[in-house]
Amino acid sequence: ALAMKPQVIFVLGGPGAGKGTQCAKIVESYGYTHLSAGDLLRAERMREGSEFGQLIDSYIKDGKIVPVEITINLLRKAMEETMRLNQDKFRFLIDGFPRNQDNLQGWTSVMEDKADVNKMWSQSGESVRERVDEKLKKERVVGQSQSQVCIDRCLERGKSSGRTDDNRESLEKRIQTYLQSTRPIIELYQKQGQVRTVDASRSVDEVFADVKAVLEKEG
Ligand code: UP5
Ligand code: MG
Repeated sequence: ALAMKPQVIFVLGGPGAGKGTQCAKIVESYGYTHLSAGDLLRAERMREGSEFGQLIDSYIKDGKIVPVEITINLLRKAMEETMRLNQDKFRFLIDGFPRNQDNLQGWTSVMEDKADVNKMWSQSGESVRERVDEKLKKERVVGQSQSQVCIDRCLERGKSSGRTDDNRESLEKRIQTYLQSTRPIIELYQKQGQVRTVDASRSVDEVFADVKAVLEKEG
């Protein structure tokens, strides 16, 4: 039989929004393969003989976005390997990518005719809160307390994750990068009506109920 073209959903959201957690739950119930760009980069950093180990290390600690040539190769290889082992596994959740213009251009030039991007999910308590804030005219205060939820999640995880960026200093940089570079990418897809937003500040199960509703309605 003819192999299917990979079908992709990009999953984006701020640090600690719960992208990885929700993707794992989707994999349990639906036939998707979860590829976290951050996990792939962390694995590449540890791989013996990797020429990019140090570079990845310093970018991650600084919350900066690794040059796309590196990330896109890891994603492409992971997708090809998955489909080589089982050609029915053509549906992918790509978590934490594309994070900026460079990522998006890299995806377009390498993957555009190799895979279809169906939609994007933005997992962010922020955007929902901000809409509420506009009404309350308290943007700043509530906005800050919102990203505090995600900071607290990452700091809590930092006690055992071994991640070099789950500390206050790196987290501040990760959030800055998200607001400056990643949000504009989400907005770009939003203009094309491609984004489904989920309020990620609630419990894991409440968030997943919304995620499931979108999946079942739109496939
Ligand atoms: N948790 C999750 N959901 C919860 C909920 N609803 N209620 C309470 N707790 C919840 O969750 C984070 C923590 O919160 C966990 O302990 C979880 O149990 C709990 P997780 O599901 O891991 O959230 P996630 O959104 O995946 O957070 P993560 O920290 O992975 O997000 P980042 O976007 O910061 O990290 P990522 O791994 O994607 O990227 C790391 C770095 O890699 C980047 O900063 C960048 O330097 C680099 N990178 C690139 O350069 N290019 C890329 O393409 C990708 C990454
Ligand atoms: Mg993650």
